[in-house]
Amino acid sequence: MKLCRFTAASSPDIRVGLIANGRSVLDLTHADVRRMTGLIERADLVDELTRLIQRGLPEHALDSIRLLTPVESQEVWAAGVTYLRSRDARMVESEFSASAYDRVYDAVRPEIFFKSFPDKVISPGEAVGIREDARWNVPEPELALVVNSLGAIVGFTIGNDMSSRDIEGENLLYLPQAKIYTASCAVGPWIVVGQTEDDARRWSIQLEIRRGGAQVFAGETCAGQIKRPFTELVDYLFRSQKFPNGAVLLTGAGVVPPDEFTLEAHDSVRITISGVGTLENPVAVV
Ligand code: DO4
Ligand code: MG
Repeated sequence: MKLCRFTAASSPDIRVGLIANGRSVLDLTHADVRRMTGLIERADLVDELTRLIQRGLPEHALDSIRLLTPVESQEVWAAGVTYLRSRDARMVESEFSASAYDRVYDAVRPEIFFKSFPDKVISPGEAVGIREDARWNVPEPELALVVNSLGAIVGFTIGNDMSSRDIEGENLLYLPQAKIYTASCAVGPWIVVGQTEDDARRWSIQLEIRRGGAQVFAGETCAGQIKRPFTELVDYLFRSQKFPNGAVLLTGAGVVPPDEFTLEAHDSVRITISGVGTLENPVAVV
């Protein structure tokens, strides 16, 4: 089952939808569900969605609606250096910071950083940004955990942790500038509910970058390569911090384009996670 936020052709109102069959979206407005956040807080979420499916609610064809990011009122945070590939790429990026990446990969405490306020998150199809003052920019395709206010993982989606590698590599203290800027975080296309961590660890994560219609990069990993249990990452996120609306936690990047690659304006970034779907965004300079 997939939960989404969308607008229909008939009105600009943001609606909550449920995709049960892959072709259409059940419009939960007709069951008085107008906010995603209340739903994902429910302890009986899967049962409630099953009940909603059985109600015969009005539907919209998937190709007739505009999907919005499913991040409604959750802060987005991100874990880093959770894959060997990420550790190695960052050690190449900067001799200066290499030992920090090396150490955090094996440390007890994971790297976790703030990524985006909910209202700044980019929806499917909207442009993600590359910084005007950066010369080495990449997407980071990441499995995203949707977590409720109690710290329970209630679903999975896809995140793009856009990053400026030259700024990050120059000095680790520049990490917030490399990671947080206009349109640096896309999440979508929906939230997959009713799957476990064991299910998610079997999913593949693919990144494809296209330029002028041609593929300029393709790579793949498996979520099972993430070094730490998802529950451990969430546990650290929730230490001494409350999230009344829950949170979205990106789990780190395991596909990194070669060092000579940088994104350009008008590229298209396509991230596919086998158990979730595809998040696609064009690229623009911001
Ligand atoms: O430490 C830098 C960022 C790490 C990151 O974003 C990742 O591994 O995905
Ligand atoms: Mg990342």
